[in-house]
Amino acid sequence: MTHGISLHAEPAPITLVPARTALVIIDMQRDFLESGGFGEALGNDVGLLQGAVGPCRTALAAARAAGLLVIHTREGHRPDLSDAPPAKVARGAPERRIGDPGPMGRILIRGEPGHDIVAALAPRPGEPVIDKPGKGAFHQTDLDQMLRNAGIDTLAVCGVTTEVCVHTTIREGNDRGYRCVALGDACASYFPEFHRVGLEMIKAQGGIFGWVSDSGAFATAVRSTTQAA
Ligand code: TIU
Repeated sequence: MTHGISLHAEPAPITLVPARTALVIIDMQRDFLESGGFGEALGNDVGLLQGAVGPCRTALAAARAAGLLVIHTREGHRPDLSDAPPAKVARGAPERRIGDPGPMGRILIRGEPGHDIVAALAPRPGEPVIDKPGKGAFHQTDLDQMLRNAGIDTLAVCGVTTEVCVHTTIREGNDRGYRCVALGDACASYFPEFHRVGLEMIKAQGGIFGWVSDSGAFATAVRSTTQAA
């Protein structure tokens, strides 16, 4: 059945067809959410991101129950840093840059404990995990091909951080023709003001590059499809 369901969103409700909708959870990694990782190395208070975990769980549980495609992403680099632009590696405190050792292993390196997704949002077998070297989930990854193969036209996007990887991914997705809905309470930033304004930017001008909803509305909408089935 391919009927649509209405998701409460701003600037206007959006109709989702479950079979064509994916939940994309951006970079809910220990490196950003826990002490000793990349986020802290950049001078941030990582506690500010904790509030997104519960809402991401709400969205994830609803998406799984309804059989939606769930995609997780992780930002990180190869151990030899061959995929890391020097300009990116040069950011942050000199003694704690990408590839340097830390309490969760080498910072922002694939395979290290800090690169893992937090336990509360651990991917299940069969759920694609996109390892991305950049801020956007489409840059140098197979995400676009995967979504096209699955017939996806709409992305519900959550994770961290709102104005960096979530924004970049939504902008990339929008330019590729996907309808992108940010689940606002399931996103977070080290800068509460950037989070607030970041969401405003998406939905301004009639939804210039997307929509903004929240985890509760998403769960309610998605759950209605399982009840109707
Ligand atoms: N620093 C910051 O706000 N974000 C990142 O570096 N990556 C993501 O947003 N995932």
